Amino acid sequence: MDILKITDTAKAMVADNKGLLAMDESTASCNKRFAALGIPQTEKARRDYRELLITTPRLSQFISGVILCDETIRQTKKDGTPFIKVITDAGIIPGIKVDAGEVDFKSHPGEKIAEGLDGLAERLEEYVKLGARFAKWRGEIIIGKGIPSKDCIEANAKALANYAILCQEAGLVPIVEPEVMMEGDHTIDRCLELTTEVLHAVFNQLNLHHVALEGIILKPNMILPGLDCTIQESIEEVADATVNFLLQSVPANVPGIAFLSGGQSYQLASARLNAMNTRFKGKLPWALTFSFSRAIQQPALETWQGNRYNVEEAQAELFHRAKCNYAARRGEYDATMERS
Ligand code: 5MM
Repeated sequence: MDILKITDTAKAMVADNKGLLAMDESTASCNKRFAALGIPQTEKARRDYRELLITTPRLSQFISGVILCDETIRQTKKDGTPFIKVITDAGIIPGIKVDAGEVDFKSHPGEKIAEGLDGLAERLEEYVKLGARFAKWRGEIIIGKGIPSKDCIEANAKALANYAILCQEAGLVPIVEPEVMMEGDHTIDRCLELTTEVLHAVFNQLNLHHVALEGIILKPNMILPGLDCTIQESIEEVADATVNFLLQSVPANVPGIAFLSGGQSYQLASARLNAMNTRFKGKLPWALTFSFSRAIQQPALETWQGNRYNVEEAQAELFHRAKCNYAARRGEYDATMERS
């Protein structure tokens, strides 16, 4: 294992106050988002949209890496240039989502486990040849009546650790993404309690599998009340709860923490990240940045609408959200940055 190379990549992924653009929606998720806007759910439309994202002028000012999916890593621009070349030529690091999605967790109704470990070593080898330098695996933890179970937390933690060590052996930085979901009416305290338990299980398994923590990026949820909870804490309360929890749960040798957005509005996701970086300035052992999908892409997608005449305007929207989150990473985001 070339740990120096892996560590260098991990550091580059969170360097210069930049963050990650998650554009690794599976075909099913991408189609779902297209359907909601009346965009055709075809391979051509998905390709056109992804070309729009990666050809956004000057995106690398704010974005250090993009997460692709199996379909996208093999695609080319209309002129035949491979997406991977477009991304690397722009000075952006390409990565690949390698979990094969969530399936029902046997004999635990309502719970999920990510699959994709079978044949993973061979797939990683191919992705390295295609040009990927990091990978991503998401384990989903659902909060509900009587769930999550300890079994589900443990099984997802083990899968994340198995994946992470295979990535490092292949020379890739693993993004480790245990996502405690926002759906539900649970309180912020319940989210904190469960996310603590989940990260404890994840780091325990990473250690048992001898994963080098200086060569991973953690992609967690923020500590938030459920979307349907009647009490919604302030931006500052969320920032304090999230960072105080991370300081207790994440070893200092992890180079970066890049949040998922999880269904927050894009303004709140930026404001909360900003509050964390403002209130804990100079006190954090790791970089605290973003790896958003919906909270960075949604305005661009809504502007594009599948219409080629909207491409430039949609790219301006993506550029703007990337800029807002870059500012949030430095604690310099302000609501006045938002367009009316
Ligand atoms: C882009 O969505 C990613 C893959 O999801 P599916 O496999 O379900 O299509 C997802 O893992 C994403 O990278 C993270 O959840 C962050 O996305 P959000 O929207 O939460 O920022």
